[in-house]
Amino acid sequence: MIAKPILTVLSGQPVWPPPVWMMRQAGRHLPEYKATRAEAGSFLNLVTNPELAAEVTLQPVRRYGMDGAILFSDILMVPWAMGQKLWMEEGEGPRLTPITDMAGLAALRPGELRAAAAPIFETVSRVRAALDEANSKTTLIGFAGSPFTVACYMVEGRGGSDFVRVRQLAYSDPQFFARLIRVLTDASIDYLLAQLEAGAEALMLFDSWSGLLSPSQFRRWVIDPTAAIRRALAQAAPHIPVIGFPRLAGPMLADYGSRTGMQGIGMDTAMDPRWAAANVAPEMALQGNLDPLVLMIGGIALETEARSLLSAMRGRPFIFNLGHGIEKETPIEHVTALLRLVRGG
Ligand code: 1CP
Repeated sequence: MIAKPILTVLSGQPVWPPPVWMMRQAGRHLPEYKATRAEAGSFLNLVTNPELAAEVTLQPVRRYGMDGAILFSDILMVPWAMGQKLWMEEGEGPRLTPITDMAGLAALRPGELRAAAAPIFETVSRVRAALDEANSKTTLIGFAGSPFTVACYMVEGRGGSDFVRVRQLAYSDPQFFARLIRVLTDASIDYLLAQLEAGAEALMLFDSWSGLLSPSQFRRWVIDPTAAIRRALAQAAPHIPVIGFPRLAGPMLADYGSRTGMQGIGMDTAMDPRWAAANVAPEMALQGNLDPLVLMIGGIALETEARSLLSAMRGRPFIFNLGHGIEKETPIEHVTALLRLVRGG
């Protein structure tokens, strides 16, 4: 068995030049993705079609030789698999029928999650088989959204930028909110374990909206449930590494790093990598955090930013990535130029 660079880094050992993958690497910046998406007809058809979902998961690996293959799915498939209605509003984004009270929560069917999400686990198995078949060094990364971030969408029924209603609700009805977070914590454990059983080699928890919370709320709704998920996974599969991505957490990243038991921490675009390096344990892998906009712009700006990130991370376990998802207007040549630069050391 060949060593996979991402798994080596997540075990706490630096690899240089660092392994690289990009958040949202499968998606609309790739012409082959657009073709497969058109064939599927809709985003949800694509996610629930294991043959096509495995194909788009592998497209960026084939084109760029990425060291990570992120499962093609979405964080909102967990509420969907528990029975919450989910659809994509063309050109706008996801929509769900909002759940704001105990009755709405009681109507969810967490017991049916595994059966409903079976096509997603089938995608994981297919991708893993294809990577094994090719004797690939690429690591298959499964994922879920973190309870707080998924709760934001479940309560408001759509994406947003501040989720004021959700944050108010967490104060005004902590009993309901705690129950929702509890349901999501258990569902995420179940969902992630099923991905491991299907062949995922590492896991990632996306907490895109954690940075909206005050420190006390961050500890309660982000750190505690994340640590609970990590503990449950460790019990079932002690050697599986997990990467946490508490986006815009700022200095709370230090507590998140020391208290959740992660093997890797994703840095968002706003995080200073030198601050992160000084404030999380040296054996913990850092991942990130090139600005997706500078990748879109390219040229000398891209080269300068990429070199500065590399020099900040040199000598520690590090996975090169973006600070958030790749922009759909990103030219393919910018991605290939960046990969050349990173791999040149
Ligand atoms: O065709 C379309 O319109 C669908 C666009 C799309 C895609 C390509 C959505 C809807 N989801 C995805 C795939 C996706 N989402 C992946 C797998 C692909 C990859 O990374 O290569 C992953 C890991 C996600 C995770 C995800 N979904 C997050 C966490 C990361 C982040 O970006 O912060 C979040 C917040 C979502 C919710 C979501 N799903 C889709 C959209 C457009 C959104 C954002 C909605 C919003 O808040 O405005």
